[in-house]
Amino acid sequence: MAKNDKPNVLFISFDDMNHYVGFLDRAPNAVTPHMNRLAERSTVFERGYCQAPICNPSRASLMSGLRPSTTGVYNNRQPLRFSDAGKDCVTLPQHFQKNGYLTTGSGKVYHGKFPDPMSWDSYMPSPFQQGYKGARPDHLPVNGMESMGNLDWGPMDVADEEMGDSKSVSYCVEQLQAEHDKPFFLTCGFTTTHLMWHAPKKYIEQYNLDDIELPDTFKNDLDDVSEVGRKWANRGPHKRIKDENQWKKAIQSYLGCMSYADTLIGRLLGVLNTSAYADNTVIVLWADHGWHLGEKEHWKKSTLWEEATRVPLLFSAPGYLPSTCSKPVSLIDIYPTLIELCDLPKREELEGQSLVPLMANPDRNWPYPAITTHGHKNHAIRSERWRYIQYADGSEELYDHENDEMEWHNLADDPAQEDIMEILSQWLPENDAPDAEVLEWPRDDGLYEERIKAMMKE
Ligand SMILES: [Ca+2]
Ligand SMILES: [Ca+2]
Repeated sequence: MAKNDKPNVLFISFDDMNHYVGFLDRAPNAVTPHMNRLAERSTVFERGYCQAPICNPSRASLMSGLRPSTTGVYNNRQPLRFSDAGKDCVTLPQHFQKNGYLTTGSGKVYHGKFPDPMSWDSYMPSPFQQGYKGARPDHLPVNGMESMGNLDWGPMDVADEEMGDSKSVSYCVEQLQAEHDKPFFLTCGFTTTHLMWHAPKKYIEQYNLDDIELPDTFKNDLDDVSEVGRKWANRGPHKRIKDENQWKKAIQSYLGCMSYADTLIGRLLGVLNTSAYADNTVIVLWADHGWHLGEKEHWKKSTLWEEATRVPLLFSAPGYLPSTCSKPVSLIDIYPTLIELCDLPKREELEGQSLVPLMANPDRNWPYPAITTHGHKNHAIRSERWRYIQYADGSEELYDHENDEMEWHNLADDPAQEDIMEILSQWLPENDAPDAEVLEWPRDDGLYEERIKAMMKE
């Protein structure tokens, strides 16, 4: 293969970054100019969804191209490589590697505890550690709220260079400045938007607390949802955050973490744009799942509602005009999309759809909904207009986004909606794999590393 015969891939991932990012609609005052500029030259999928509303199963699905309901990887303690379907799967970077690409990168791409060394020619800081350690506050909690676990936020008096994500970006910048004899698949994984939300203070303090807009909520919103949904909602923390006047401060710090990451995106793209790879590099930017900041009286992720499942997703590729696409698409579509954009051999086992037809024509007919799964047999089906949820116990929710974008009114008991629920339920996965092996271990006994090394020798 001739040098630069194929386009390079810059694969940018975010942890827990939701649609408050500036180029989407919730918080247009979010200060993310570099991502916004990238969005202006990309196809922005404004209805992008994850396959699972927590880290490990979402990333395992994206990187394998297989649904959680196919691998049985539903929670954060189930390594993809220990599942029947994932054991020998060819991950996205592996497919590129087998087809002549250099695969390298830094930062969190797989779930933090389950890196995948077989995916890479090299990885920084090491194949078993995806990100660098960075500055931490001297005292916790910074926000003064005791006994709230990792729900902490606030500024730190540190330089950007002391942050872990800055170090990952430095490695990626070096790669963009280097001369490569093969096309590259370069990943850059950001974690700053993951709790706890501590960033250099200039990024957080640039947001005036008075200007922070709280999301709309609805009195007794959870009265009409399934018992399962009610159980998943973190109403206790929501009440404390409200009562202790922390709601705006939380959003301020979350946006501040985004703005810090955005500055790094500016650094990365600034180097790319003046490099030898400026005109032949595909960029994909995604986040692993959404986040509730008090919507539906809930904080964090782990629900099948819009806030926990909606993600930023964009592609910039040579030859494709910028556009905004409102069709529902999924993170599982990234793998087949990159295959098509780089003209690599197809893989029959992949369960997503290439989004290239939508990049060519964002208004074309698109029959596929986005499917999100949280635990065995709990699924959400998101079409352009509707969200239909069916829980393992058979209970259901239905939301009409044309009239109810905050999902306040569950229509599942409305006889007039039976037909649409019937149509949407046909998209429920046919197979619900039983739970994959759970790895219980004291944090650093090395069991995961040991087993992966043994698999690599086989
Ligand atoms: Ca995550
Ligand atoms: Ca409600």
